[in-house]
Amino acid sequence: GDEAAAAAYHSAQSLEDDLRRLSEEHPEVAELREIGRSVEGRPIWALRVGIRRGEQRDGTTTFLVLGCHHAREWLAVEVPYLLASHLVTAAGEEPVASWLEQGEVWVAPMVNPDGHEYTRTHDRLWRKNRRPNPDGTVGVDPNRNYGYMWGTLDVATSSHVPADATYVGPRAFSEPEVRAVRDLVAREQVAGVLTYHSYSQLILYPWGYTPDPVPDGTDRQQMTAIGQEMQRLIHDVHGRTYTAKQSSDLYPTAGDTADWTYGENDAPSLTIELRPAGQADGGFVLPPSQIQPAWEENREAALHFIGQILGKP
Ligand code: 0X9
Ligand code: ZN
Repeated sequence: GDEAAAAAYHSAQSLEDDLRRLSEEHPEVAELREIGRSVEGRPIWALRVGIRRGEQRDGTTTFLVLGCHHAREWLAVEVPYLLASHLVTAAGEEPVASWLEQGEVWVAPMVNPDGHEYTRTHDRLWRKNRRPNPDGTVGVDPNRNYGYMWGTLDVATSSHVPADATYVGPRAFSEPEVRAVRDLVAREQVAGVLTYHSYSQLILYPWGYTPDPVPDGTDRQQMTAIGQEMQRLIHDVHGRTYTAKQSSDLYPTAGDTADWTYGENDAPSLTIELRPAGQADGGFVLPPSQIQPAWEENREAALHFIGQILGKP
């Protein structure tokens, strides 16, 4: 039932507790970092998985994993959390050990803690953050608030109307949750980004703001090749098809995470839409029994992308 589901999925507090426990049990490879605060003042947590300390960290390459920009996408907290946990426990073994010689993985499983709490207490299907808008409505869509080509579309899927579920906000980076990610990307040398959402079973590469493909060259080659390989690796586990395609093919949006991390920072970036395939299969509301298979089917795929970025050539 609902209570069992709420207990099996993380709350903002239980995520903090579990990330803290991981960092305390594995202090040599994991560090808990507050990367910013939400509109309502909740900490936004990231686990830094790395073995280098202090000045040794100069020049380290970072792979960034994000979860739960959208409040109701509960599975998109669990998969990044389980990935963080896996990386910490596998840090001494290949291939992770080699990646951590020169690189780090940062995992922030809950970018939108206010919205997520609201889905636990008030409205299970809330999507945005909890920004009070001047017109009395609430919420900005954090996945429309990044500063690459921000605001250049005015459509139902990327809206300038504050009441709408896809409201882009008053200006780029108006939201502290999005600034937390921006500032982390500015501080660290982020060279790859994986951002988890649900649902639809998709692997999306930029652009989202235009049907044009990214410029011809190594980036386009790399992102499409990684997407294809992830599709194959996911299918191999439980037979689910996560279709790799360009974001704008799903629908057009301006100001999403991957457009900015790729467009402004040149980091190959993918958006994953997790289980299920459709609304009829549960949509955003999946029983806790789906957490483990969703993680299983995404593990090797995520590790493949990380390995392409942090692995030695
Ligand atoms: O609309 C979104 O932000 C993402 N889908 S969700 O159902 N999780 O809300 C997709 C963003 C990918 N970008 C584009 N479709 N342009
Ligand atoms: Zn989403």
